Amino acid sequence: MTQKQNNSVPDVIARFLKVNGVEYVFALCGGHIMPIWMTLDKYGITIIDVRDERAAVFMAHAYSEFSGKIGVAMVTAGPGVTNAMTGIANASISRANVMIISGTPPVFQENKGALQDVNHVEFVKPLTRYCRTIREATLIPAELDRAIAHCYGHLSEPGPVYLDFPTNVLRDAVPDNLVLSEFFQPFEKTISFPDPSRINQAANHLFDAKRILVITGRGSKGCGQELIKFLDKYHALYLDTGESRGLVPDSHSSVVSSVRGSVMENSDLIVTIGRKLDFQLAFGSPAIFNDTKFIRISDSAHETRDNRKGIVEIVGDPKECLNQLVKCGGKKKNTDTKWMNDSREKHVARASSYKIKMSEAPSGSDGLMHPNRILSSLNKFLPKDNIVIADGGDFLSFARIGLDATKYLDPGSLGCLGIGSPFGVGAYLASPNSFVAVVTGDGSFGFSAMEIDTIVRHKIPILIIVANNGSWAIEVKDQQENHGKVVGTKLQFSNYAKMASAFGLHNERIEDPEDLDQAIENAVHNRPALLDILVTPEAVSADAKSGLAWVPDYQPLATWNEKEINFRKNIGNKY
Ligand SMILES: Cc1ncc(C[n+]2csc(CCOP(=O)(O)OP(=O)(O)O)c2C)c(N)n1
Ligand SMILES: [Mg+2]
Repeated sequence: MTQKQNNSVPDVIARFLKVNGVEYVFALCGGHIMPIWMTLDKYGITIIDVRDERAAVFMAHAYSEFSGKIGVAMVTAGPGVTNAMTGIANASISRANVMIISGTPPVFQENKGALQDVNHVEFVKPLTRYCRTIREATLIPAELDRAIAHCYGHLSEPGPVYLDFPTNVLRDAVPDNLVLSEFFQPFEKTISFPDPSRINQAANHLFDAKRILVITGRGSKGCGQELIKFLDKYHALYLDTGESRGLVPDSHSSVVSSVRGSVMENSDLIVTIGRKLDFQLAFGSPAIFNDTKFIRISDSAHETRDNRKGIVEIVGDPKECLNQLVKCGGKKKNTDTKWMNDSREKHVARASSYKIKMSEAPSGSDGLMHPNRILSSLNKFLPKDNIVIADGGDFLSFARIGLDATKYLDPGSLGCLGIGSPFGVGAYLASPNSFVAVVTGDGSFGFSAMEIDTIVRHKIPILIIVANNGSWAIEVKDQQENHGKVVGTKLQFSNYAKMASAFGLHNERIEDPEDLDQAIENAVHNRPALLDILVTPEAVSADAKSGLAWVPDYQPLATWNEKEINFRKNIGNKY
């Protein structure tokens, strides 16, 4: 006789997660979620118990990015949810597939001054694609199904979803005949096929264009092979962005990341694939892109019409769109091969001279090493299958450019400092065969520093490198350059190695660049490990030079801002 299925509410929730491939729930305990907490292990789901709810959501976010599955965070009522908000906001802006589960006081105590009672839905809603309190057990299977569909972008833009349950509901059960098996099948993402007439229109523009630039983002993950065929067929140059690093190898002749600015300004047709035209892409402004036309491709309509409309907008699975565009009959008419070759040559020359400069970067007047010395050493130890998580101000800017990351994640457009160690945990659990390195500024490390405890308890073998310049350095530079004094932006050269030692990580504090190689090698073999490396706060990163930190009026970078102002003057606008 088959055993009768337990349909208690926590069982139903746990079974739903299990069916959908959830292996880990990133969580911090509390009475309002305890019934679910105590049930997950029955279904082989491991709780990664953290030290702050914000970190739980960050971990779920990185887990989803590198696994392609949903990342689940579970937080308790009240302060558990308020603490999680930064992570939810970050997942929202990054369009990450995160599900957040919480509890609320029993319905009988609602609005009476109950413990940890605050109306979560009212403040979580604007940052989520679906957000509800489920007060009735019978509704749970359908609500879970609807939430996951939103999370994956089936019913809305992809992004975080939030469900909470009053604790009395968690102690209830779903009647057997309402636990319909259709709700307990793994969610299958729909492959949306593009409109053939739009594919033809796009192909015609692509055959005609002289200087094509392809820019990818979130929605193009997993399309590497199709993308390379597309670049070859249409003679296009290529820029990746942090959202989709690693799709095309640097050795491919289309890659021109070191001449980003000039190719953006000089192309005549830009193809965005699963990428918003956000601040990193100058909002697609004609002040920067001149009279470039856009073709916008994405499985999410939201990524086809933000800021600029395409001459063709194609909503469809990016892999399928690229496949069909590659199959289109016809020939390129006018490629500007000189532009392509010159751009590639400049990129190769710049990239290789930058690598040499990194390895020789001089110390500051304080005698402390340049942060690029760390990156140069670390590159020697990064295996091909690596994931780099970068966090910080100046240090993030150096790392984004200088590290040979195969896969990469950083705070994204929200600029959300503190993701470093938690993203490292999520990345490792999603991809346990990859070498995961977290490179972080000292200020940024501090936000989630307690997660080194989580890392040790759960034996997460990652390498954390703290570039310790005793300051929020990029902000110091803003103050020095634009305000003439330094206020509240200095930290101490605290001993993060000792902190790591207290929690049981392999650790070393390094001051001499000559010690870097050996220390990194030791750390690689003794993970989890933390290297606390003193660097000069005098080093000025590309982001500091570009004015990013001081937030110009129209554009994120000072040079783009100038162009935007000129452009607006020329068209007789207000400015
Ligand atoms: C949560 C959050 N708080 C504040 C900021 C503003 N901010 C951006 S960069 C930066 C300095 C980062 O310092 P650190 O991590 O030490 O890197 P460094 O610039 O020193 O290399 C700050 C405070 C932010 N982006 N996010
Ligand atoms: Mg710093």
